[in-house]
Amino acid sequence: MSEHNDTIDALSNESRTFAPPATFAAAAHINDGALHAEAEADLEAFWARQARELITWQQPWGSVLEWDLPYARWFVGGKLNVAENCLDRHVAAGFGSKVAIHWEGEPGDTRTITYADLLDEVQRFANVLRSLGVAKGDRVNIYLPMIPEAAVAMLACARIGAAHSVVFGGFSAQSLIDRINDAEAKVLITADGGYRRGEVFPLKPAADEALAHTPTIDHVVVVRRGGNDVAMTKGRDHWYHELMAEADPVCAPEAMDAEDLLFLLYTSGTTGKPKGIMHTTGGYLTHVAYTHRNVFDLHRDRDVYWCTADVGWITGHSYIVYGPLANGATQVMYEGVPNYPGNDRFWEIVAKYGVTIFYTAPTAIRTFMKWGADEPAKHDLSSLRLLGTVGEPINPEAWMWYHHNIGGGRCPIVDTWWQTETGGIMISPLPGLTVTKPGSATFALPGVNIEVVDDNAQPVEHGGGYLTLTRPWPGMLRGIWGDPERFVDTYWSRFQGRYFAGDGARLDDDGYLWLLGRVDDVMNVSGHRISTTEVESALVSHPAVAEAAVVGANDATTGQAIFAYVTLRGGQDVDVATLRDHVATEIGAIAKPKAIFFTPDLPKTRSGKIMRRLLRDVAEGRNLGDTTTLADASVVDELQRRAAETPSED
Ligand code: 7RM
Repeated sequence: MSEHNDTIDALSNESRTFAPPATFAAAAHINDGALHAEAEADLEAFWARQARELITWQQPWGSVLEWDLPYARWFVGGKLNVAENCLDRHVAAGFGSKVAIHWEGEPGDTRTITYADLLDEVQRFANVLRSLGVAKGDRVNIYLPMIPEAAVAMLACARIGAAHSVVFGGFSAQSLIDRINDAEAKVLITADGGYRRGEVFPLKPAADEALAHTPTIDHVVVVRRGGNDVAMTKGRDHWYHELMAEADPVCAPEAMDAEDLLFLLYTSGTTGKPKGIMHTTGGYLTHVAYTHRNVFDLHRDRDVYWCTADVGWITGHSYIVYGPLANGATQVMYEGVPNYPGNDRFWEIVAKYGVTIFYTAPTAIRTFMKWGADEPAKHDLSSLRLLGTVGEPINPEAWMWYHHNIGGGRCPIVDTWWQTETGGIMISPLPGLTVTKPGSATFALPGVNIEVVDDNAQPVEHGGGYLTLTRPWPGMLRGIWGDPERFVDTYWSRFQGRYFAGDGARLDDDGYLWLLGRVDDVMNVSGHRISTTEVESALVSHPAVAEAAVVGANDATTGQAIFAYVTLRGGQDVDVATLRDHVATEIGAIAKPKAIFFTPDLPKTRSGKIMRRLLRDVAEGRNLGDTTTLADASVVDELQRRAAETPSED
């Protein structure tokens, strides 16, 4: 844990506390300890009540939980349909004309989509999928910009019992190939292109590149958004609007088993191969509905909720699509970047729609800090009543800035810790109850059991250790697609009988949790998980590269930045820009190293292991500690000299 000492020191000086404002607390869903007491008294009864009250079941479950570590089955025997829960039941209850999505395109075009509209579109698209041969149990790939059709496609899959696998639109053709082939998806849903920073970024051409290597895909559905020219392969490719115009408007929701697969979502692990995280139906929906309601204190009759994530990440799945729609929320969905046409676009949107709950990432907040407090000050942000963060630890300075400049000093902040694997929020303040400390995610939610342990799996009462979960929870991953061994190895082997999250954490004297970042070879760049090995594999796939070592170094804006050390093959030459572009082609622009250093050798131990700690020290400009285990100490002097030169950057 030595690399976390700086963070621990910085955080232990934080002593400011913020109690929920009395008026907020008075009107909040949760403002006393009853929910905690209920969960502690009987975990299964607690979750069963959430499932009963928040979710509509077609058939009740027999047992709440069957737990055969590490395999959990929740609400066993219960039947439900996720799309029905997100749409039909709201329309049936008289909320058909309630706005589900205020969609804002980057160029400024808008769409207002009610629950009735969304139900209609989802039913039609569900029939489209069926007409293309998709049946219950099949996988469908989705590669779309932030347009409403992304939610429609996901819900249409859920309606007919097909599992979706969404690939973030910023990922490359190669990443798409890997994910389609691993899931053996039958259909791909994509768009011609989407808007980003004032320009159309093409998606269909990347999809076409991928489609040459994805034998399982029979059909491609293309949404027209960018208006860019695209090639359509006859018989395989179809325009979304053409299929929808012909589609039958009625599609009954399929009765799904609580443990049927809802979706796969690929996430980086410590090897080069992303893991297809499996989430199922009943437990996942219960978890995201419960957390969305209570962490965001959602009052569906008056709140306008906005989560700025992309649907390609778990945050978009759980807190744009499934949680908010299951709860009948009205939300904003925005297509583009925060700085188009100006640095105040987000604040303009908050004022325009009267957003009351705003959920974003620390990296975005630090970027807003750089742009200055004048940008939010141009707009009336008085509608906001609650702020949230997710994706990485938030430093106290950014928390305070967010509190003052966005929240006007009156909004509680919920710092929510969770993972693709946990499905939903696990650690967070409850905004009407919890006294917050800037930078701390505070406590486990009712129904979630956390312990920080030391190297020997002994619980730690004070100080640092590893974050573990001691009891199953409904939204937990059910496995890694096609790789049960890796599931056990990655999450359940490090500490006997516990789920190991891969994060370090510290408990302060008041029992508050402070998340300290990953303790494995997974980097967190702007809240996105990227494995060092994945970037290394991308680099060595370039013909000029012999060997590469990648580390995540602290970065004031993005949390971590990717630093790469590369040795070239004899007689080969290549420049930094070419290699950075090569990584973008292999993985996606988010994985481009911030800096690449060429070195004749990498620092290695005598047994040949690359000394990452040392490379991180170099990248962060620290004095090097003990280098006596190095095979060749002169390598390091040379690296330090090169690192002192200014790193390249976009
Ligand atoms: C939701 C999401 C998961 C990793 C996780 C942590 C880090 C996420 C916080 C956080 C400190 C937070 N899923 N992380 N939230 N660290 N405080 N509030 O981000 O699968 O993409 O990433 O992100 O390291 O393990 S994820």
